[in-house]
Formats: sequence, C-alpha cells, structure tokens
Amino acid sequence: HRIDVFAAFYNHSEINAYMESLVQLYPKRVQLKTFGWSYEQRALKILTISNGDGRRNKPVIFIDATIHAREWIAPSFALYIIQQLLEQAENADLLLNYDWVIMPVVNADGYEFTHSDSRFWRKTRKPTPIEEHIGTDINRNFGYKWGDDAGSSGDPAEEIYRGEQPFDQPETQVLRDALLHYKDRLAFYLSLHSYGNYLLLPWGHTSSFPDNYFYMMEIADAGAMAIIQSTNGIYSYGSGYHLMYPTSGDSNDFAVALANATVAITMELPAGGFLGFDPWVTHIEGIVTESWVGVRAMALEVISRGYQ
Ligand code: 0X9
Ligand code: ZN
Repeated sequence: HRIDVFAAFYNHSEINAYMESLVQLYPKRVQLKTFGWSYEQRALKILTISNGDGRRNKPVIFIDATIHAREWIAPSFALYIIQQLLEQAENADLLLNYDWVIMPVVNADGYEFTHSDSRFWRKTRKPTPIEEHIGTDINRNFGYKWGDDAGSSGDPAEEIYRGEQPFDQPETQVLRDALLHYKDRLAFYLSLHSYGNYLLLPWGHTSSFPDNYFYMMEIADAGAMAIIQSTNGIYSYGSGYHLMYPTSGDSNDFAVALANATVAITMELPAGGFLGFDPWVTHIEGIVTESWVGVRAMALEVISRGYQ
C-alpha cells in the first residue's frame, strides 16, 4: 500500500509497514534492515535506495529524521524523499553514482508517545536516575565532545539532558552504528529536524569551523538559494553554534568528526501549527515540496563536485 504523505501524519508502525511494502514493490532497488531496537523494543529500520544497477559500495547520502519526537514534519519529509527517489524518473540523476540511506524514525519510542500521550515530547522514553524524569536528548548523547555544559545538560529534568554516559540510549547506538557502517563512503549526512528554516553546519560544540567548512557552505548555499528562489521566503545557513546555539554531543558533529562525513547538515524545516512543531495536515504538502527543492539542489551540488 502506498502512503499519501500529504494526507496525514503516520505513526511508527505505519511507517515501518510502508517500508516493508516498498521491499516487495522494488525488490531490486530497496533494502530494509533492522539496525537495532529502541528502549521499548521497537524495530529501528533503515532503508537503502539504489537504482538497481548492481554496482556495490557507491558513496552514500544518509538522511535521518525524528531524533526529536515532536518534530512531525521531519518523518513526513523523509517519506516524501523516499517517494521522490523511487517514483519520479526525473530524480534518476540522484541515484546514478550514489546510494541513499534513509532512517525516517530514530526516536521511535518518543515518536509513539507524541501520538498516544503527549504531543510535544522531545526526548527518548528510557528512565533516568531520577524517577520522575524520563528521557534523554539523543542529539546530546553522541560520544564526540559529549558532556560540555555549554551545549547540553546533566540534569534529567532538562529537555537537553545528555544522558549519564555517551551512547547510553539504544537509539543513539543504532544511529552511531549505521553512520559508522558507511564511514568510508559518507558523502553527505543530512539530519531532518524542525523548526527554523536553517541549514546548520558543524561545529555545534565550538565556535571554530571544521577544515572543509567552506565546501559545506557551498553545498548549503545551493540548497538555501533553491528554496529561496521557489518560495520567496528565507533560509539561513552557517554553523549551528553561531546560527542557533551551542550543542555538544549532537549527531551532526559526530558524523563529521568520527564517521568521516564530507558534508553534514542539520536541516531545521519550516515551523507550523501552534508551537512550530505541529503544522496542520494541510501544510504538509507545501513544506515537503519546498524542502525537496532544497535537498535535491544540495544533493546535485554534492554529486557534481564528485565525492571527496
Ligand atoms: O537542539 C537541537 O538538537 C537542534 N535544534 S532542535 O530545535 N531541532 O532541537 C539543533 C542541532 C544543532 N546542531 C548544531 N548546532 N550543530
Ligand atoms: Zn530537533
């Protein structure tokens, strides 16, 4: 069964079922792997899309979504990207020499909790040492520069609680292992979040820049310009530290420092709804189609430069 991305927000099991159906529909082009399990034992699945030409070990464009449970437009956009790659012949250029690896739901327990219980939950659902506080921020739990008080918190009451140890959340471990799996061919890491209309580059943990920062800025520039041209809106890009706020232990810094990603971008999709994280269903189509213009432009820019 095909999912109509514009018609609703889908929960974790619906998304997993949809990805299973894609394996049946496109057996030569799609692979689905359960990379591990969440704290509450939900299967964390990662989809690989190729053009089916049989060439192995192409460089990879890796996209994740739903590190933060309440940012519902992110998994919807991941599903839209999957459909663009599989169903639209005009996107064949994106798959000629690259494989796409997509993980629509990282924080499966938190995401489920936002559907069943508490719409604006952000963190995981694993208990902390303090009984009344549940959950850790996956985007502060990665083991590169983990634990800096400027960009994370050691207090389980906080929304940016980093956990007791780096990688003490099973969901963080799964994303770490997936990124490390593609370490030798990670051309582009894109992490989908909301909100703010930002393309955030490393570093999050310090005000300085990685060696190839200006290369990353050119990729981000291509994406921002494409979106700005088609929407007459605004999209900003620069280091996460400067543009948003310091973050330590996030997936973006990890991808560059320890998984050899040539480019890593955290994309803060547009706001919607009452609190920014909750766009109406009627806004999904506009947000994901305008965002796709940007992601396609960034991917084409990465591809035209050649994997380095
Ligand atoms: O705080 C976060 O984890 C991200 N923002 S969100 O509103 N989606 O929670 C920002 C991550 C920023 N990354 C860097 N500063 N590198
Ligand atoms: Zn987020």
